[in-house]
Amino acid sequence: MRALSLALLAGMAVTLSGCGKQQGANPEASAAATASPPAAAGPEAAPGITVSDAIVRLPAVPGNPGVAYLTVTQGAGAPRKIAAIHVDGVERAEIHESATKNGVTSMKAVREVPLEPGKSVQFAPGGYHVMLFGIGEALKAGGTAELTMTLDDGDKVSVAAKVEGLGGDDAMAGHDMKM
Ligand SMILES: [Cu+2]
Repeated sequence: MRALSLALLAGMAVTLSGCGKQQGANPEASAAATASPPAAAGPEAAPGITVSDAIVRLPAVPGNPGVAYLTVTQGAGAPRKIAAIHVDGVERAEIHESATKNGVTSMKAVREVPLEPGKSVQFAPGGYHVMLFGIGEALKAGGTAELTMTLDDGDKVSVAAKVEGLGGDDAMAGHDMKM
């Protein structure tokens, strides 16, 4: 009983910090974002591009879209672009961007995400995220799924994304699904 209510509370917290809210609504997330050095990927990363903190969040309701979050860091070199992100076991993945205008949050699909040398781009609630449609049975909470990012020049970076079940409906929060 207690565990259940805690889980529900945690789910609500995730929902509240979802697309509808900006950073700062969640002090922990902000602190974490500040603590992780954005440009300190280290010399070994240059001129490479790395993907970190990749997670796949399953929907609370099977059949609904899930969402993936990650951090992409470019070490050095000419600015590159993220052209696509794919998750194994998912039929279709789209890069979306959420934005809040006049108190209304909506999202749109974006073709590419620009990177900057020495900087990180965060896919996180309220901003860029990867919408996952048609999530297969193979993806289970507590497991991993291979996430592959394709760059504008065709280079690919693959990482194992953690699969989380604490979805709530945050993947849908603030989303205008009319595409
Ligand atoms: Cu979306």
